[in-house]
Amino acid sequence: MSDREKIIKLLREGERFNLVSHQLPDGDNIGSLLALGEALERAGKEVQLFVPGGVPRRYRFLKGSEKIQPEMRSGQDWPMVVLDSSDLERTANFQEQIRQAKIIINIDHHVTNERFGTLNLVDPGAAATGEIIYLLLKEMEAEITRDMALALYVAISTDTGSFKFENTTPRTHRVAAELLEYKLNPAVISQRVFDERPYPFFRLLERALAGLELHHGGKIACITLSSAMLEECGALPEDLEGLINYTRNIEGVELGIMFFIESPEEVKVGFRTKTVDAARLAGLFNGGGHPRAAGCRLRGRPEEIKERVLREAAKLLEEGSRSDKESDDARNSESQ
Ligand SMILES: [Mn+2]
Repeated sequence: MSDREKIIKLLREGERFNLVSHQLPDGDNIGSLLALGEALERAGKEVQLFVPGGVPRRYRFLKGSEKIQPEMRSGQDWPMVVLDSSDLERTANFQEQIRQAKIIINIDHHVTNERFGTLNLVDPGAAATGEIIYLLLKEMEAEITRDMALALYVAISTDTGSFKFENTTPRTHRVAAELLEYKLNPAVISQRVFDERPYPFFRLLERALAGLELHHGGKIACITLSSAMLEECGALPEDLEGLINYTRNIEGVELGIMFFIESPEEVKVGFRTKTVDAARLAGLFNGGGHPRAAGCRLRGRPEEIKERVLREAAKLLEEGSRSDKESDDARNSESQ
């Protein structure tokens, strides 16, 4: 019997389950947890739902999200179903309790999944854990309610960035299409999950764009914000999220930078790039990240920090365009 078949058998026959997922929760882990949780409850099982830190504001409209707990106070010996987590470290405060469980069912779609479960259902071809859960519930012939369909649609649409990322497959669209049959309204969902932000975010955006600067012949764009501006706009640090993307999205800009002046001598710097290595740039200032998104934190006078960062950024762009030209030259000489 395959792990998938064993998991189905266990979910059918078991009487109680803990469903657990990762920290910094997103639409996929919350949605997957709620859909599988409701299916098991409807089958008469006792179910507890856990996410480290609790549910972010923007997913609290999902039915059942109020049942998700940030701590496990009972049922520590129940079978653990771990969703959307490539390793147990990601389950933060739950990892010790999970490690001690007799049965761990690991359901995930990350290619880097460590197969930490007693039983593992890992499908890197799935765009989201929600896609795996939907197919699993269908195979189990579980009744799918509108609330479950909504939770799964949110799971899949968030992990695919509204069906825009490379992980979106024909199967993803087929699953999404079947979910829409439950009379979901995609416009309302995307409005709620992607577009809507609290009013202070827009006041901050106004301040950010008012101070937008272009450098290096329009290839570098930067915005500057400060703790004082947050206060003036009635905004929280979480409202800064996403502002930096406006810099990178400007036509012709290769590198977007956000300076956030936390205090008169401390500046947080974010980088977003289209082609150059953001992690390398952040690394010059002891920061880190990914090739297209990185950041660092610097101490000193904000004006001086800004100058230094812009100088290094310009150098990196120069190098980038030189090496592009060199490889073009190399290609040209090869073809000759
Ligand atoms: Mn996911």
